[in-house]
Amino acid sequence: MKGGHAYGLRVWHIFVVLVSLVLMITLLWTWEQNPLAITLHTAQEWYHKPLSGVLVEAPINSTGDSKLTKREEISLNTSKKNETKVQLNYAGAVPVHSVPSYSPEVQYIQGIRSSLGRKVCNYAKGRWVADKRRPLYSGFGCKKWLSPMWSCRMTPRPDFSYEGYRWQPENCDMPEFDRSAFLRKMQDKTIAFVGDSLGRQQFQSLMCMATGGEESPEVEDVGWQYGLVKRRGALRPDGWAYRFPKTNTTILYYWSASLCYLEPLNMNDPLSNVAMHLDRPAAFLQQFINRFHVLILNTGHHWNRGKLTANRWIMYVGGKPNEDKRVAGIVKAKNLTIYSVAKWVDTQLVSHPQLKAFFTTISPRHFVNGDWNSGGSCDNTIPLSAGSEVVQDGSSDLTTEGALRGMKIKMLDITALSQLRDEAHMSRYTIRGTKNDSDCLHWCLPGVPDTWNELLVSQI
Ligand SMILES: *[C@@H]1O[C@H](CO)[C@@H](O)[C@H](O)[C@H]1NC(C)=O
Ligand SMILES: *[C@@H]1O[C@H](CO)[C@@H](O)[C@H](O)[C@H]1NC(C)=O
Ligand SMILES: *[C@@H]1O[C@H](CO)[C@@H](O)[C@H](O)[C@H]1NC(C)=O
Ligand SMILES: *[C@@H]1O[C@H](CO)[C@@H](O)[C@H](O)[C@H]1NC(C)=O
Ligand SMILES: *[C@@H]1O[C@H](CO)[C@@H](O)[C@H](O)[C@H]1NC(C)=O
Ligand SMILES: CC(=O)N[C@H]1CO[C@H](CO)[C@@H](O)[C@@H]1O
Repeated sequence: MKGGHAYGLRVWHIFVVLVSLVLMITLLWTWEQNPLAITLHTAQEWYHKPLSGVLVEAPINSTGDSKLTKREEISLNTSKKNETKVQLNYAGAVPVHSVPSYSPEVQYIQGIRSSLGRKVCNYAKGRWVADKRRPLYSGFGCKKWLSPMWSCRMTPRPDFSYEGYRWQPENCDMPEFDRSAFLRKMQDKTIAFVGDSLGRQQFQSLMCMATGGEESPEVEDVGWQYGLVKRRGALRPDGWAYRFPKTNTTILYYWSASLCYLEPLNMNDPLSNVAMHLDRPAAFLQQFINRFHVLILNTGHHWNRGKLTANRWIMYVGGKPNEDKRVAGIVKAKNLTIYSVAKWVDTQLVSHPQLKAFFTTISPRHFVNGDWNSGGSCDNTIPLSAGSEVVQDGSSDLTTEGALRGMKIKMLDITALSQLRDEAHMSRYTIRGTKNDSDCLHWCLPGVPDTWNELLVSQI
C-alpha cells in the first residue's frame, strides 16, 4: 500500500512536470509566432525599437510567466549593449556563421529560436512570385518623377510581363508597401540616395511609390536647400530634393558616381583634370550627413578606364596623386573607395544616432554577345527563365559584403535577386540618339528597383 502510494505520487509528479513543460513550450511558441498578439506597442515604440531582428521584440510586461520576463530582460539588455553584433545579423548582410562569438545571452535566445524553427531573416534570400497587385504605380502616371528613357511604357517596348512580380524573402515578414504608412513613418525625416544612375533609378522609383505615381502638385522642390540647382552649361542638376509637406518628409538624390571626393585641379578651367580622392567621401556627404535620417549609398558602374578618362578623374590617395601600383588598378581603387567611404559613414553613425545607413550592392548587368558599347543585348522577354529563387546565404557582391563586415551600416543586398531579372532592362528600346545599342544595365520603371525600395522600407 505504502509503496503504491509513493509510486502514484511519483507518477503524479512526472505528469505535472510534463504538463508544465508542454504549457511552457506552447506559450513560448505562440509568442514566437506572433509577439504582437500579446503585446501593446504603440507605433512610436515600434519605430524606435532597436533593429534587432534576431532578438525578440519583447514587451516588459507580457504575461506573468517568470521565464518570459527573464527573456525579456535579457533581450532588452543585449539589444542595447551588444547592438553592433545583433544588427549585423539583421542586415541580412553577413551570414550568421561568419559573425564572431556571440555573447552567451544571444546564444541562449538563438537556441530557443532555432529550436522553434524560426530562421534568421535575410531579405536577399527568397524568390520572385507573380503578383496581380504589381506594379505599385503606373509607368504612364508617374511621368513627373520618371526619366522618359527609363519609363518603358513610354518606349516602343510591347511586352510588360516584367512588371508583375514581387520578391518574397524566405524568412522575413515583408509587409505590403503602403505609401501613407511609409510617409507617416518618415514624418520629419530625410531620405538621401547618393550614388550613380542606379541610385537615381531607385530614387525615382521611391518618388513614384511615395506619390502613388501621380502628379502630386503639393510635393515641393527643395533642391536649393541642398545646393541642387542646375548650373549654367550643365545638362541637369547634380541631384534633386522633394518635400512632402503633409508629413515633412524629404526624399533626395545626389549624383556621386564614385562616392569619393572630387576636386577640380584648376577651378578656373571647366576642362581641368579632377583629383579623385579614393580615400575620402564625397563633399556632399560630408556637408549634409547631419540632415539625413536614412542614407542609401551605391556605386560600381563608373569604375572603368573609359569613364575615368572621360571624366578626367585622376586617382589620389592620402591627398597626393596615387603612385602605388597596387591601388592603380580599377578593382583595387574601387575597393579602396568602398572601404573608405563605408568606414567614414560608419564612424559618423556614432555622432548621428538619428541616422540609418545602407549600402546597396552592385546592380547586375545582362549584356550578352558584347558589352554596352559593342552591340551587347538582352533580348529575353520571358520572366525568370533562368530560375526564380536565391538560395545562397551570402551576397554575390563580395566587395561590399567585405567592406560592411562588422559595421552598423546595413547591406541592401539586391545583386542576386536582380540577377534573375534579365528580361527587365530597357533592352533595345532605349532612347539613345542614333546609336542602336541596348541598355542591359538600367531597369525599366516600374520594375526591379521598386523591389529594392520595398526591401529598404522593410528595414528602416
Ligand atoms: C507593467 O504592469 C504593471 C502592472 O500591471 C503596470 O503598472 C506597468 O505600467 C506595466 N509596465 C509597462 C511598461 O507596460
Ligand atoms: C539587465 O541590465 C540591468 C542594468 O543594466 C541589470 O541590473 C540586470 O541584471 C540585467 N539583466 C540581465 C538578465 O542581464
Ligand atoms: C521638417 O523636418 C526637418 C527634419 O528633416 C526639421 O528640421 C524641420 O524642423 C521640420 N519642419 C517642420 C515644419 O516640422
Ligand atoms: C579591399 O580592401 C580591404 C581593406 O583594405 C582589403 O582587406 C581587401 O583585401 C581588399 N580587397 C580586394 C579585392 O582588393
Ligand atoms: C538596329 O537594331 C535592329 C534590331 O536589332 C537591327 O535590325 C538594325 O540593323 C540595327 N541598326 C543598326 C544601324 O545597327
Ligand atoms: C561587442 C560587445 O559589446 N560585446 C559584449 C556583449 O556582451 C557581453 C556580455 O555582457 C560582453 O562580455 C561583450 O564584451
